[in-house]
Amino acid sequence: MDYKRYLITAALPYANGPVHIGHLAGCYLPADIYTRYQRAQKRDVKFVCGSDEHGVPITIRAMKEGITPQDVVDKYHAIIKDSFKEMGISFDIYSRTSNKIHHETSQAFFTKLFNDGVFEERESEQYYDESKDIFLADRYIVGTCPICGNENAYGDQCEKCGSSLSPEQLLNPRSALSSAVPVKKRTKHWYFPLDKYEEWLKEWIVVGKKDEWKANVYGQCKSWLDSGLQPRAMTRDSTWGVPVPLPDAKGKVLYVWFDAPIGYISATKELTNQWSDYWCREDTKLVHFIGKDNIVFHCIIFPAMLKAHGGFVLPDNVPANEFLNIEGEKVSTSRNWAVWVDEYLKDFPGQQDALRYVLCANAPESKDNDFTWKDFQDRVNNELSAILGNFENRAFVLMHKLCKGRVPPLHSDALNDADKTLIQEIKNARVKTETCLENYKFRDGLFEVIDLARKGNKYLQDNAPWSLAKTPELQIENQKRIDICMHLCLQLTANLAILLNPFLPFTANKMCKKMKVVERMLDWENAGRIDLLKTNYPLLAPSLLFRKIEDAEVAAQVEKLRNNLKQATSTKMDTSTKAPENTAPVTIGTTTEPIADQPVIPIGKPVITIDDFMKIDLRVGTILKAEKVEKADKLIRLELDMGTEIRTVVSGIALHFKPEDIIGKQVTVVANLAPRKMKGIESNGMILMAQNGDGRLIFVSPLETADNGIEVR
Ligand code: B3M
Ligand code: ZN
Repeated sequence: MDYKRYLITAALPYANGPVHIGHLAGCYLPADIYTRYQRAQKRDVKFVCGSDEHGVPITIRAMKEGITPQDVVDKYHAIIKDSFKEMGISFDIYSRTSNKIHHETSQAFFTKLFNDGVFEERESEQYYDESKDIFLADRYIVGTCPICGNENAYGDQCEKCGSSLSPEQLLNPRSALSSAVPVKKRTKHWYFPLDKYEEWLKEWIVVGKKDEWKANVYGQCKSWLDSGLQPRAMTRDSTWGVPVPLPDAKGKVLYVWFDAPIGYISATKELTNQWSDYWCREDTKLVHFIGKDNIVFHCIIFPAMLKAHGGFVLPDNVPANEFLNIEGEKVSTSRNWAVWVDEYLKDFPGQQDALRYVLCANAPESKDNDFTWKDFQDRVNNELSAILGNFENRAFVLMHKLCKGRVPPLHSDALNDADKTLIQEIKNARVKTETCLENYKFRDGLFEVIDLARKGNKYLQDNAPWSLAKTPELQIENQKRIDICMHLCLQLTANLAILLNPFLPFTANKMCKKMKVVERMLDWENAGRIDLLKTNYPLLAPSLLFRKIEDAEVAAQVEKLRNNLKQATSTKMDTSTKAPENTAPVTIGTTTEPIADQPVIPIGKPVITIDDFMKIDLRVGTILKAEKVEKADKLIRLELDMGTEIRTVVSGIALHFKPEDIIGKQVTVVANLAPRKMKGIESNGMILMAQNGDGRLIFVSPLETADNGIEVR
């Protein structure tokens, strides 16, 4: 299909708390990268989002803080909106569901379904908390999950096993507001007959989307469809929400998962009078970015609602991400085990792209991933700074030193094979990055860009223009080589800015300023060109694009996490106002899992004695066999000849070396390291590596061939 328009949505966060980095990694950052890329392709794009201001999470938060729901949403809407803006999440509109236009739009939607006879009206007995005078739907009620036995499952979902539940299914139900045992009371609601859409959904998803949607998304949909769909109530007894637009519905509001996705439509309406072009024309590509806990709502319930209403496009894709854990533990907002975006921005001013880089490089695209502050430091210092920043800086420094601060000529008649290869690599990088972005593979896309910088570093190293400048007798010939090398390095830098722009927009802009080019250069059509910077054009002086993250900063953040946790667990909330675990801020990436032990992260290296050092048994070994570990992009399984034995060691070097290239190498092995299982393989020891300034790993090997097994001291 040749799409004319792109409508990109990101899940509406509940306005009951700030956003954390799990939200960014799971949904907002990939959505922003995708949007920025489409804009750079000059496609007609709208990127919409807003605060989800209804539902139980808001009312529970209000009770907990002793303020009104309106106060809650006003406070957090502002904080969330600001965090997104600061992080460069470039929505065309960030709306909110308490807006009039949203109330009208969702009521009109409901009325149309009602008038078309879509709903089933049902009276039933529902759980009721007499002490609080309130019906207990969704997260107002907790109990034991009938499927996995989790004692803190909610009335709508068990977060431990992921099952969708109704309050009736809970064993030992209790009110989340008072812990009271609920009674049953009659009430009337309007049900959407999901069962009647089952066949259509199967056709649409199982037949139509199997190969297009991510495996995690398709898998969840398939299991929902296989277990059979039931009618679902689309109204609730509550005073907070969009009132049900029927005369006999006093005290009833729309179910939050009915009104929230319609929020995408209302936000588009608020943004543009042409909203129906985006929502109602078949040649629009609608893409929903969400976290994995929202899959059923976006892939099954909302599409069925749109289908029942008629006249709307359906999502082309729903690239949901998994969860991002923090320091080995699931995010828990109630325990304050999270890295809050507003706090990051205060603690690391101007470092938005460092976080964007790490969250994209480590995005939970196909499985849950872990964010650690040590890894944050390593990735910023050893990848972003050491590979990308280093290349850009060297190109600028050398151009000023060897080419008088101006872009030197290319001398295209004098190109050698390495120059031609580099030119081809620049062209290839565009195609490779583009393919990744079109297919929602943002991590791989980013690695392609870093890989181009790595190639630039190698090219610069191989040409060593600084040493050519030292031989004056060959000056003319050498200056030609210097010119070519520096010309290509600068064109490569300009290409890096274009390719990086969707991922790291702040950096791309800084690069444009230094190259004194207009932002239009960042248009995607310019990627792959090597005439972006004109010969003889003067560029600004060198300055570093990234700063290093210090050990002390990492230590302070880890300390902060621990302190937050201590405080959250020591200030026990009064039971009458206690939010059920993890209803709190937002459900993308949150959990009730207890935190067993505080994670221990080694930071910095204190002085050791010679005795300490002598405890390490360092020995020489030779790599006999090397093979990539399945499903682990960084790991290689090595078999080492240690003189008296053959050892298996698993080493995290797969991004740097091909297994076949390292066979026969002698290495230094930490031979008495406690065995450790990695991806099911027991590793007995560790090989020593050093990391170069350009990010390359180097084996720490004896300079002469040594006997295998001899000690290193
Ligand atoms: N507010 C849940 C969440 O933040 C919900 C998303 C609505 S998207 C229409 O996980
Ligand atoms: Zn369960």
